[in-house]
Amino acid sequence: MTDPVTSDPNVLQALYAHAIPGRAEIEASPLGGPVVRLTHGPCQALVALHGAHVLNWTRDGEGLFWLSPVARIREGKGIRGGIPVCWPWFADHPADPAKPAHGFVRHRAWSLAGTSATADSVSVSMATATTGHDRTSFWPHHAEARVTVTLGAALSVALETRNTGGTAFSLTEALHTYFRVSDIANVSVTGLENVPYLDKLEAFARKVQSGPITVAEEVDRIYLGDTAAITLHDSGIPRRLRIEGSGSRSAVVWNPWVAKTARLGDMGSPDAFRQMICIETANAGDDVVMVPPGGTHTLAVVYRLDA
Ligand code: TA6
Repeated sequence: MTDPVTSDPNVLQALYAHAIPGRAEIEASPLGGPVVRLTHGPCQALVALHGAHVLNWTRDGEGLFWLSPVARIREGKGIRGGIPVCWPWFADHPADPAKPAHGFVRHRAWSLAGTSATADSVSVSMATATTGHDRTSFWPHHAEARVTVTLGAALSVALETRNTGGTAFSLTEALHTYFRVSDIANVSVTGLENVPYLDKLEAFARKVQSGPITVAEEVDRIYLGDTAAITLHDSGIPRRLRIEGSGSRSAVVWNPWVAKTARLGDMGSPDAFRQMICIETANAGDDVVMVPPGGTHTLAVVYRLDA
């Protein structure tokens, strides 16, 4: 099917105006839409305008994120893998489960707001705003969201919300990152020891994390409190990945395991759950953010590789 964006020369021309040769290149992705390829030394980040979605982050060609082999960029659909942006609610809508899970902006094209580069990093910013249709169908507020992805020695992602209306609103959200792992059996996650969590698989029962997290069955948890410094260890890959959240008092850890992988239908293979874990920087569960008229809130994360 012809992609309406990449087949329109005027739209492409406007996007190319933001290119920075060798640092921020605009490409038509084989997945089906325009992407921005950021390059900084041996590192690259591939960012789709659809959903302001980071598809991958690589160092020396090695991918740090997991992206489903059957992922495609299609209007009205989310992308399985990378970093989906969940906004302005996380998971199911609190009052109406018929509304799209994880909000309504991961399913559509954002505008390219700008690119910039220095000797230390290169960035792309994308923006979207609630439309009249959004306010009627999904969420009654006037708001803008901006995602800025910055690639340097680390990868940073910031999701800024601006209340452009006359009344305060509450917000939940997440940067729903899928990390690629050698095998889920080799993985442990530290930094959440003794942190309380809501166990979604047991009707959101409140529990407390004991020791590092390991995964040997479906896991779906919202950790609440001190979630700002998390480390992903993978004994099959000789490195550690640090996850530093800000503007956040919650983090989600998710692996769908066997049955949910089959139900999702877009993971690419029945055992794809073995190659991924989601560790999500969030405002979720009890961690609800209020944004006053004219106010802003920024949820952000920095990913750093040790070694
Ligand atoms: O973040 C965990 C979660 O909310 C899970 O409950 C799981 O369903 C997952 O997100 C994926 O959601 P999606 O709507 O992308 O299928």
